[in-house]
Amino acid sequence: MTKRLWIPLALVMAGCDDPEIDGDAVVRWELSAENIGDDGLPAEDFVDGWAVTFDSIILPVGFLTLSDPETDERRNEVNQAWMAQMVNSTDPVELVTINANSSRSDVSFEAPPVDELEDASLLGVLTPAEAQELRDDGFTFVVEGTGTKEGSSVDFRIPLALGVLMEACENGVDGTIGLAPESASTTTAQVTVHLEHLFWNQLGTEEAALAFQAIAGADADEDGFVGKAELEAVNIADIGYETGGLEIDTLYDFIATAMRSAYHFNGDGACRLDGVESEGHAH
Ligand SMILES: [Ca+2]
Repeated sequence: MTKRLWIPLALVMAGCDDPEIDGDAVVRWELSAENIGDDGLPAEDFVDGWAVTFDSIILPVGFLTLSDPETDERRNEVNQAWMAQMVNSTDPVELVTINANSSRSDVSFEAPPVDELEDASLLGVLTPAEAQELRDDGFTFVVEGTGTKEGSSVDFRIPLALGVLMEACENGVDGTIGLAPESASTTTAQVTVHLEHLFWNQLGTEEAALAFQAIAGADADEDGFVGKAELEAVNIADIGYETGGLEIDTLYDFIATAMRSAYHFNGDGACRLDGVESEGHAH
């Protein structure tokens, strides 16, 4: 993909100078993991009796765009990326507030690949060193936590290198396509990340059940911790997960694929997905 120009935020905010933008509406972009960072996922949500709590959830987001549905012309483009810690932090967290045209716009945004996160703004209790370490390892996203069931527990750390463009998003608030910012008012545009996808046991449906036993069972050396290597060592054919016709070999690949569709708009709104290739990094 083409390298984006980094436009100072002051210019992004100066929508009133653009004749296409009346500046009459205000759009507040925010990021949410639906409080799962602090609440965890209870056993009732899982088919196999496990419950999950989180110690760290670092999410990437950026390149927030409102465009004309007819011409695809970009009305408001925030050429900025963020990395956010969603545990022990505010949820939802505000990304940016902009002036906007009150006409209905198409909505797109990214889970940016690693090379687009070099200058990412950090949100929540995320330190520059933590963000840099993640990027140095080639990852954009990491979840750390603990699964518990009947007195036993397994810690996990799942790092991912997401690079996904969400386009033509449905609005989870009213089921329409895109966003119609209210004139003389503030309208919320929320990137809502469904972390439940981490524990899906089925692809190709948003109604997948949640399971943790396969992740717990990936602890081959029985040290109470499961990371990327042990997830990669689990053959998907051995655990009965439904891949929805996709060619997926390992549990790690299954989780990475499930998370590609985790970004939604204003709650449950689905988006059209496209890959964003990272420059100069092999994945
Ligand atoms: Ca282990």
